[in-house]
Amino acid sequence: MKLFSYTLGLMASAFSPTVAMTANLQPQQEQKDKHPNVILIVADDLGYGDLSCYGAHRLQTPGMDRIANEGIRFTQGFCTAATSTPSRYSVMTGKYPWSNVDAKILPGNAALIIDTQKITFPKLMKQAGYVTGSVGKWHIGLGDGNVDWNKEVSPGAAEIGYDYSFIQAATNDRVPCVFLENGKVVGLDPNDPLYVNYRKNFPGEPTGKNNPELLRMHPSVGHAGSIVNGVPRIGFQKGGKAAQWKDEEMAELFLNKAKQFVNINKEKSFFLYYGLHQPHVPRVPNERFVGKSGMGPRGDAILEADWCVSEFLKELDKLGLTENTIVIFTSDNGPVLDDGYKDQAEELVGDHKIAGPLRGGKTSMFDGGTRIPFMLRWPAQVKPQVSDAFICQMDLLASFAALLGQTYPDQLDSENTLDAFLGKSQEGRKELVIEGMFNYAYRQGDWALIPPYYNPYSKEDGEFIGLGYGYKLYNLKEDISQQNNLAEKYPELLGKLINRFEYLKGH
Ligand code: NG6
Ligand code: CA
Repeated sequence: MKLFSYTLGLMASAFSPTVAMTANLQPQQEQKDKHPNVILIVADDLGYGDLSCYGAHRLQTPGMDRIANEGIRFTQGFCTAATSTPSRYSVMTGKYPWSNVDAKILPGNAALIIDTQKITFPKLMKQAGYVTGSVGKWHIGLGDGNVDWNKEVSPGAAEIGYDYSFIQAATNDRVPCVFLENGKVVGLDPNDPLYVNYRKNFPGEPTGKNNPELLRMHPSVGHAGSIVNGVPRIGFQKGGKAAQWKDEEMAELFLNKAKQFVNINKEKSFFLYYGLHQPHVPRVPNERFVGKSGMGPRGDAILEADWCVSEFLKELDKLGLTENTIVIFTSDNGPVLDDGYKDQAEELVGDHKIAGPLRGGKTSMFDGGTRIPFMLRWPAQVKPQVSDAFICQMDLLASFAALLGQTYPDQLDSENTLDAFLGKSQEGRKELVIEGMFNYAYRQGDWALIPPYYNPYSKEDGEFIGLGYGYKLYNLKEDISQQNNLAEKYPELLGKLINRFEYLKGH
């Protein structure tokens, strides 16, 4: 019932006779009378312990902290998966990642994995009258699997509901290292066409493996493909030289595109998905941030990301949009130190805890993999607070549908937890299945269950992910670091959780 009243409240203010009859409304007043703008900022591999508002001491993140200080900081915000593609797939579709076998870390030439006939988060926002935009990291596939990068790439952002897009196809470390604006590679010279291949190199093209003398950053594992901007990548690309990105300019470019989108659409209600590319590898921040953290490129990239957030929030201030804009800040999966480049992340981390008190990190079924920073600010409606509600990014779709009075025919895993997102209730989800690298774990209330899985990796790597013999059962309220396996102590509870997990996962 409460949810219903939000919707009515918004509709009432939008259509009330006083509003309709008042000519020459002041900009601030107009802002109040339309649907709130919605901005979803998703960092790439930023950890629960990487922000000063989540307890980091050696890194100061005043830009990100501002959202927490002026809004809600969630202590139990989750993504559905500990890697990017499945996690982002859930945000966009409102479905668990296993609903699509292709929702696994994608190469840069993978086809779009989202069904263009089904509801998506941006489509829902469009349905509610919003102008929609996507800037930055994408990584849910583009085209039909046989893309000609020299033509318009489709289906892509437009087909899943974005009116505007300025994106990178996959990750910083994957070809093609170019940007696409509304489906077209930016700055491409038709006389130097771009080709991409993930199986074999193009004859005569240097690679990280064969030409280490050309590298300014060296791989620790993998990343043996094409060299772009002095950095070896995954996959091979040839041509398209004029369109190749410069890693050190990427942050400001995405920031400017995000600012441009809100400037152009400031009179309307808009939805912007702003995917920060930091601190994913390769970590190549602008020279203004180099050496600033004392923790090497990973720390510097976080400071750069923080600057982007800070500048972006200032732009909202300048445009008078702060009050009635919902800004959500989160990360697509947990953090990692060495993710394939020798960038001294491990050597220089010192006592900084990238996942805070949580166990594991990126790829892990322990909480460090999927419990991520999550903050929401909406000055017009939401009081600053810290919330322990159990929330998940996948639920944004159903919750915003409730807020905006929208319905959709599709059966989704997304649940309406709007009250929790808006800080009006501490009750979020009751349960969630989470994906590690390939395997699944289960959370219900304060309990986390990790089933037994075969470990094909080293003992240490497997333990990090949560693989190994026997069930693991943790009480997160008492044991946030998941050190104390209670599986043997509570056999009955264990049985119930296993049944429920298997039932959910089987559907
Ligand atoms: C892994 C890459 C890692 C990173 C990850 C995707 C190697 C050895 N590792 O395969 O560097 O790119 O994929 O990260 O190549 S994600 O955040 O986009 O899921
Ligand atoms: Ca990621």
